[in-house]
Amino acid sequence: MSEYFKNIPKVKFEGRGTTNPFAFRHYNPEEVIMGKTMRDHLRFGAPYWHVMRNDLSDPFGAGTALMPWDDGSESLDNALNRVDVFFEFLNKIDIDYYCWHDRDIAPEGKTLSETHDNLAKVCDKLLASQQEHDKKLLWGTSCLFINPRYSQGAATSPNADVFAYAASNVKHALEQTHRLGGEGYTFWGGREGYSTLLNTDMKRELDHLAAFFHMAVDHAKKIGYKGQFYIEPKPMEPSTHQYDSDSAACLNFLREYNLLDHFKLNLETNHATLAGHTMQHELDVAIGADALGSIDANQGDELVGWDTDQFPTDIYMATHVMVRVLKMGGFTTGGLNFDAKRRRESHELEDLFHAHVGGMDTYARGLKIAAKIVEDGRFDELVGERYSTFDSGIGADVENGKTTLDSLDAYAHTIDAPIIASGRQEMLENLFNDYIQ
Ligand code: XUL
Ligand code: CO
Repeated sequence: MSEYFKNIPKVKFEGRGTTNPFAFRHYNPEEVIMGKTMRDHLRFGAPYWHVMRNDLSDPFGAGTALMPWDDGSESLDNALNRVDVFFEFLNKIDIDYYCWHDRDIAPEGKTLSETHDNLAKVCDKLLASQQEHDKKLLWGTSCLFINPRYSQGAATSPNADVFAYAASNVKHALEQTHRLGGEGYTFWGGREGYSTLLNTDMKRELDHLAAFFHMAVDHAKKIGYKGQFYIEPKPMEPSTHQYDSDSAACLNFLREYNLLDHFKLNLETNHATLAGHTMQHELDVAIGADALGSIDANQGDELVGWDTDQFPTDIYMATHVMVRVLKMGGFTTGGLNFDAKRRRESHELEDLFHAHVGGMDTYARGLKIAAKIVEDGRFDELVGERYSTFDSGIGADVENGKTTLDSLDAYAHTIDAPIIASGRQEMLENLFNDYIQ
């Protein structure tokens, strides 16, 4: 079999002092932290769309990425050939999971049947490659946003035939995800929203979206697929407003339409920023509803307002994320999928490796720091103290539903005017910094 990344060795852990750019300084896959290997904590995934299909073009310029294996065609042969390249990449970078959209892996055919046939053929090869290389599918999804037929939405299109086409795509993507043992299935509604409300019946579109999700849940039951469904929130881009705008909006939608038992959230760092939230906020909202499923790990640029999908290098962010993942007991079906692309200037093959090495080391470091924070328990203690007036007496009565406005009014008249203690933000920030090393 040909080797596509000839000058790149298999990336291994060499530790902090190494000068080798193709080595991990922090990600030591078999190192045990809080009773589990780093590999099992982090469950890294690589996205087929960025690794294999992103030519690094932007709205102002053509693609720059070198892909010597790719003949540039939308042929099935080219698609099948990419599979070998991708698995060589996964092996060399030591990533266990991957994710795809149907259209990343297989081209559309001249007819819908040919499209589904193409998908099945590529999935035959993916299945064989997964088995040969011991790799797993974290989640699959259907690309319901590139083809012009989806320009006005897929499940929220004003056209019922488009809705039917989208359903057909999802049925086949779901069946192939099932066949490949995919641990999850994601819906990211890039065009499930609107450009203007002047032409939009929002309530009708939301009803359609919910009906679509219910059909997916029913179909999963029918075919015996037990993987986890995810919704991936994002507020805008490409639509002006997307219905799955943030964690809270998604949870409200899932509750309203009786879908919360079947869905969790796949949260992406850069999408949180676009929604005007921190990733910590999005995670806390999801975890509070027991609905954090998986993470698309990347980061945005503070000065650019787009979804720049950069590789995560922010150790603070990775630490905040991993504290939450550890405290919720770790991922079950989910993982850390690098939904990230190189900069347009980083077009050489080796850049693909530098980018992933950086992302993996950032999260490995975040995990090690987070483990210290969680094991020390200082933050839990300090936050617990802040709410300690609710542990007993009148506070406990409030939490146990034993009070009324009358009873609290009577109580308030018996006490001195309350003096609130400091929130100690700066002290806590200093404490957090103490762990970062
Ligand atoms: C787009 C995005 C998608 C989803 C999968 O911003 O994040 O790639 O992750 O459709
Ligand atoms: Co994503």
